[in-house]
Amino acid sequence: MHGLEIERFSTDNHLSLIFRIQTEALKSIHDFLHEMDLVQLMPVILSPITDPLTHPVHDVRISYLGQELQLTKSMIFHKQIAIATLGVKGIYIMSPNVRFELGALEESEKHLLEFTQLDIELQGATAPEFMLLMENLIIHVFSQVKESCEKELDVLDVDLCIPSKPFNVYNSWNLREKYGSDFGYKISMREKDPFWITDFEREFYDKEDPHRRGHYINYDLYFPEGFGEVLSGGERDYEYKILLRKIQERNQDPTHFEHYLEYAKQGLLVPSAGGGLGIERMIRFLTKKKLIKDITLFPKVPGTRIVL
Ligand code: ASN
Repeated sequence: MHGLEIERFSTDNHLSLIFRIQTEALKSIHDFLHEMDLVQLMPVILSPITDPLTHPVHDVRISYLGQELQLTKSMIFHKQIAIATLGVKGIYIMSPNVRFELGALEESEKHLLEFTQLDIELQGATAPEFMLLMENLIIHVFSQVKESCEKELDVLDVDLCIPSKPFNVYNSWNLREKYGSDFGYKISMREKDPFWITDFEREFYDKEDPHRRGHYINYDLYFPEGFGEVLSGGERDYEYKILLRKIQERNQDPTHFEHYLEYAKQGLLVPSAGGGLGIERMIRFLTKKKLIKDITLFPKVPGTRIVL
């Protein structure tokens, strides 16, 4: 048998430095959330339901005992059920997500078919409360990395700025009017620090503003210098009638969300706010690497063959 042509990592690449930075960032996330008294849950990988998302992806379905299971795209529904069931202040999960992105994404700098998001949900929280927690988290993680990884950042030629609170907040409707549909990238190129964009028309679980139909109490966190979106989240709708109406408005099948909707019908879901922070996207920013595959050991880049 002929040996395969193996593309070895060159020894002078930056991966070991990047993973030292990642290790420090992950430790500081856990330290911070532990200090905030949040409870860590294990990830869910397989479930009959997962996030329907707003952009098209190819569904990965697996049949088991005649039942159709999907790989997790996000743990949103499990988060809502967990926060109501456990009765704790907040939860977090280092959640592996699989999203088979469609479209011409070969050139994608920030997409991976398989990635990890830090998924958080806070019971009874409002959008500003969640946003403040995330600002504190980002400042803590950046400060720890800057202090503990001085040598690594130096070799990577990264001058890491520690942002100050409060982060700028922009409304997506105003930005779209000013910059057109590519507003996220354009404003990310212009900004110097992380910032928020609010009010996106999105999945049925994000809370619709009860006073302004079509507007949402949700937010994305963006990194500057063109790095773009790293977190999305929102306050949640949790009442049965509202969830059902929004599922129907989106032409989705309510029977698909049967068990989740049953929780809502029995009044078992509670108000909450949360979001998910892309770990690889954050590491990409901390190490100022243009391509997300360059901070990943076994990258799965949409549109390319998977090797390992
Ligand atoms: N995890 C996100 C949230 O909590 C959802 C997502 O990743 N699509 O809102």
